[in-house]
Amino acid sequence: MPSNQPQTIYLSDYKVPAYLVDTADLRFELFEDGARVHSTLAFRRNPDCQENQETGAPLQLHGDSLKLESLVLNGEAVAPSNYNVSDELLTVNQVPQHFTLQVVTWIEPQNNTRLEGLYKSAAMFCTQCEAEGFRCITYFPDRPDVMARFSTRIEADKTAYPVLLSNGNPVEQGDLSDGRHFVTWEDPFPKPAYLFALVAGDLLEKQDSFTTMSGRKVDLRMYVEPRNSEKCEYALDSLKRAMAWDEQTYGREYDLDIFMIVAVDDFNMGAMENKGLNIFNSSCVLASQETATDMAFERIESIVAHEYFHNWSGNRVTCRDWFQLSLKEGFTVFRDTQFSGDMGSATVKRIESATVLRTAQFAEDAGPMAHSVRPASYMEITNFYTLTIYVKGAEVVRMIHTLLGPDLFRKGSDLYFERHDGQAVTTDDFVKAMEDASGRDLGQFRLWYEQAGTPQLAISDEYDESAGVYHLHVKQTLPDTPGQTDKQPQHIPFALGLLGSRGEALALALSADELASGDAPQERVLELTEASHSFEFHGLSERPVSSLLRHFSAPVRVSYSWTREQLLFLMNHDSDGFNRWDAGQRLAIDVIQQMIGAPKDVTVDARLVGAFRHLISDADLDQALVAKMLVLPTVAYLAELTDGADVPAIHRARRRVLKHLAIALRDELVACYRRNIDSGPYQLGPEAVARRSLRNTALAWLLLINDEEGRSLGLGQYRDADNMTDRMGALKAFVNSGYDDDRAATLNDFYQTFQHDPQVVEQWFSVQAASRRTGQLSHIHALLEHPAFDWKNPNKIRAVIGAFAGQNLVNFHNPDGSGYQFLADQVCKLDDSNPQIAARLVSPLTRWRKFAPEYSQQMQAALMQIRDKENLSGDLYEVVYKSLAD
Ligand code: B3K
Ligand code: ZN
Repeated sequence: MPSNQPQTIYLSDYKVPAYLVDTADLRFELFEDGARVHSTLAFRRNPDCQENQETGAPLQLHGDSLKLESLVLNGEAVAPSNYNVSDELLTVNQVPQHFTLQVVTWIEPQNNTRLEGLYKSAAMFCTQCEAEGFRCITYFPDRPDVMARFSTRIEADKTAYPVLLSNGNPVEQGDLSDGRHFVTWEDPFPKPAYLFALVAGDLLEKQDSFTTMSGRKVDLRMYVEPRNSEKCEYALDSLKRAMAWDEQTYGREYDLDIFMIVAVDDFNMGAMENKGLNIFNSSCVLASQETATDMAFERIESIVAHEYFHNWSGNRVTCRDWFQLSLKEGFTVFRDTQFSGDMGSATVKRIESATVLRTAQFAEDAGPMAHSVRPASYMEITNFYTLTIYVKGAEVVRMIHTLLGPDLFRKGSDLYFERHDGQAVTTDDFVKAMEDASGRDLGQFRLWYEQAGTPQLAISDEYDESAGVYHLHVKQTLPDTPGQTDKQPQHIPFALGLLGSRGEALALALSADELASGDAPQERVLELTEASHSFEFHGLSERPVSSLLRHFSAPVRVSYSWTREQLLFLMNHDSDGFNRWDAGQRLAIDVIQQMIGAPKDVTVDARLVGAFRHLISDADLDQALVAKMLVLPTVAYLAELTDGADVPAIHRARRRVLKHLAIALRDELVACYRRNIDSGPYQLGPEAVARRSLRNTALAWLLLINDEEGRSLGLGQYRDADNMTDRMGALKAFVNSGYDDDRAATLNDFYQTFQHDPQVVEQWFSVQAASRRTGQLSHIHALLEHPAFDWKNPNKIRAVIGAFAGQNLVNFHNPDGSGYQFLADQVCKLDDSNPQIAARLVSPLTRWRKFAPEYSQQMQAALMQIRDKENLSGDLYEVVYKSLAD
């Protein structure tokens, strides 16, 4: 057992803070060899803390990796006998009811490789304080329920750091001696320390503005390194769209006079919603037609919106403690997916959300780190920025929206914002506001926040011809997860449609009376609350085909014995676009699963070929939906659906189906490619995006079968591309093709062309690391040695190691265990510099129990090797020990 075993923190131990901070006045002196932080904090006893009211508790402030230079209370140095400093806390034993504490600390941002607190990214200073990074800057009650009014004065060399930014509004600036200068910022809104931010650098400023619904003009500013000057427009446009949308959809107006976005190359996550000063990972905010793919543009729009939406769902109303993280993250993801759906196609967005959920969140929910949307305990909070908190949390909010309907949901969100503005609250407060506004009882619904695991719905049906009644039976079960057994049935909104034999929508009459009324709807949201339900639908003259869980109305697994004929029928006729796509996926899964380990003479079902032929050839179909429908289920999803998975066997079966389709549909693919060539200028609208996607799919399939015409189309596309989607589409197709010389030539040309752009070099790394052909371990090692690789940059680490272990499953699961060994080695290496990233990267190994014994034993051994590493971080400790636990 290592000595640094982290402590488990329990929600049930929550206590209100003993002291509150009214104001925090900070002064930063930034130097090349470190930074001095002067902090003046106005404290008072918390009237809600009974214990402290009676006895006067010691003051405890969090601190991490700080050098304390001085400590002054109400103007007098604190006597050494009155305070104590440990690795994590500064304790002042005796303090009055109200007092001012002045703390001076010395920190070394230039040596901060964890990228938490204040650190240097290239030549600039920046911060990341969520969740517990502020304690790496100065001593403070670093918990979200302590909210203070901050003012921040930054002092630095004027030539190296002309731009000095923090939260709120700039109130003063001027020159100092020795070529230094200062700027002072004041944030009028009380906030927790995790929302604090500071940036200093030689940055270019892009200006824009937005007039709010009440007519206030807000300055919008984006700060980037000068070389990125041409990559700001899309983020600023997205921001304005998000601001307008939040006014229209939620009645939420921006509240400061200035809103700033900064792009930073070294960043652990995607972005951060600091009040008035959002900081972004460059890869999630910078884009130009030449350097960013359509997918990257889409991601930027949604992340910019997500961070902006946090201004209300997160900042104005924040979390009481970190167990409530989904209060802000689940709600904000729900808001950003609504926004993206409104900006483009809601169906396509729904397909994308469901794909992430079913591939990765279901896997998390079935694995050793499974936790509920509101966890009951954690060791390291950074390990809980998970898909469960974010995307399952968003699904839970979405289900409330479905159950209440849009109008009552809006009433509920209005009440929530009004009731809790300026407070730090819980997920239960959110649900309560929804209940109070709507009059609905969400008592049982709350179990979605408490119980982990993915509900499973087993569905069966029969048709009573003589009575004209169709019976649908739904059984709900919830699997055991670590620490949770014997769970209660949950409240599940289950959207249903019924189709007649010509594909027409049938009325869903739950009784003979409803049938007689003629008012029965063509879609219903059934509410499941019991372990089993039976529904009757009247007035049906033939056996209908069910369209189950339309729009993916709940984050659950559905089992039902569809025939292939039924799936083909739904693919062609369902009025719900999501379920058309889903039927195609289920059909493809069935066909691929049949091919696993099948003898050579087993052929791919001709009906799948026919269905794909129809999709590729019929230009009248919704092309954005078709582009999604042509994507076969990934190996990761197929593995998720399989117990005792043999990944290389799954990969081979999938490839066999893909090649069969490509050979059979070769002429249609060429025609589809040609039909979708763009003649006009580059556009980003949904139609143009769908055309590029279809064309790139056609190209990828043609090159997979080494088609000569495909090859020349691909070379032409690579050479003539005026945008990154086309260029990357062609590059990827060659990387995965058997044309060795073209692959080498395009990879080389791509690097030569874009080597000066780190965001593009990241893409170049990941396309190789994720490929079956170029992602062999020897080549991965070569990528790690490449001059553009940088162990200090999380994006590069993700682009090579993350893409290898997360996307290149056939090489990662090499039967000789070399992929596992490689990941274990890299994770151990990283743990010393950036434990947060190490703990994230290890995740593919944690699923070891899913795989066939010859794989799982080697994965377990790799995990044990990490467990035995010296100086294992708390981050990695939690993930590795929980994964190995019985
Ligand atoms: N709230 C941040 C995530 C912070 C991660 C801290 N380890 C980004 C977001 O969800 O908007
Ligand atoms: Zn967020």
